[in-house]
Amino acid sequence: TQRVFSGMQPTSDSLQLGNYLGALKQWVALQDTHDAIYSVVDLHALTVAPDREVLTRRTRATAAQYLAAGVDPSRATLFVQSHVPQHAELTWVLSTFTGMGEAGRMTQFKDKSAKVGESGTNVGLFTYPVLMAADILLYDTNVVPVGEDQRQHLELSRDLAQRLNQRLGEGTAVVPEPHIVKEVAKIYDLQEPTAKMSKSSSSPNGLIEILDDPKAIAKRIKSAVTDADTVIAFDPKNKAGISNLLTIYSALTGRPVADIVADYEGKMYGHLKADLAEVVVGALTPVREAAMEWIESPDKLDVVLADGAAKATAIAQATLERIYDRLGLLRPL
Ligand code: AQP
Repeated sequence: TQRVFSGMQPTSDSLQLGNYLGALKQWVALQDTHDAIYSVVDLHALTVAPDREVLTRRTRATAAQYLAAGVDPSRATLFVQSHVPQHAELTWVLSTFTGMGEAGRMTQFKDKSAKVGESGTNVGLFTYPVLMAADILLYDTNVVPVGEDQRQHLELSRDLAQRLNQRLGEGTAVVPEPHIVKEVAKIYDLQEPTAKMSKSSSSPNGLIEILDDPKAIAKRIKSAVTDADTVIAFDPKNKAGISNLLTIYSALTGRPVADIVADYEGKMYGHLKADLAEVVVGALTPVREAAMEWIESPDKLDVVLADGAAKATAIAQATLERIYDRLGLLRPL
């Protein structure tokens, strides 16, 4: 069977709808057909210098949301990245295989560092995609379900895998393929529908958070930015706001966008927004409730994570040994 790996950063108490539709839903579907490994990538989150208690809380909350969305620890491996030290170890090796120019071309680094200014940025943010490549290659991953924003990083992971195979011999690394579901590859910010929805968005009103209460969700959808026109049509170029709402509607109901557009012929934006609020609340309420249960039982959650870490470590250690050996690093007796 093919191996799937993916992860999210614990950079917020709640995941947002883009994380859910662009990634998490795919994770849940893929665990039926693949050997699935999902991680809360807390080492990545260090790049934004979180407070101690905040990071701990968000790490558990993120794992809780995976479980609540349907990640099943009896079928998938669920673990916290820092519990498996091989991630940091392979990162060092891969950083020696990564060109400076190559890393410098990563648009996420350029975007994120532009936001905080050059002096506010750190080397970890720069080498972030190398850590991500280590996450993926450690598990001999075949498939990586992500949103469109991660495509370039995945391309780097592929290049690094191929480079390892060239320099250290075939069979050193598996070259991973992206799994990007086109329709939900990019969910946009409700207030700024040309920018992707993001946990760390500057305006919280642009977000739908999994753990939001129904009232907050309805309010944010009602105040979503649309356009001066009145026709409900799918036209991402000229009607970014409405098109984003239609995408969300379609993804959560499983109905084609064209059918939804037909239903709303002659109706007003307000109708669509009110109905969408119901759809979103209906879809997210069970996830929120299940997540809260896990968050309130941290001991139970930690047992699931310990079990996942043990399984992940066994795989990661074997891969790292193979690579160390091929590099010629002297192994201890
Ligand atoms: N708007 C989005 N539409 C579709 N997919 C999305 N993803 C994120 N935003 C959207 C996917 O969710 C996963 C989460 O990855 P991450 O936690 O590493 O962080 P990210 O990609 O940087 O997501 P955020 O929410 O924007 O986090 P912050 O604000 O912390 O940077 C990935 O698979 C991503 O593609």
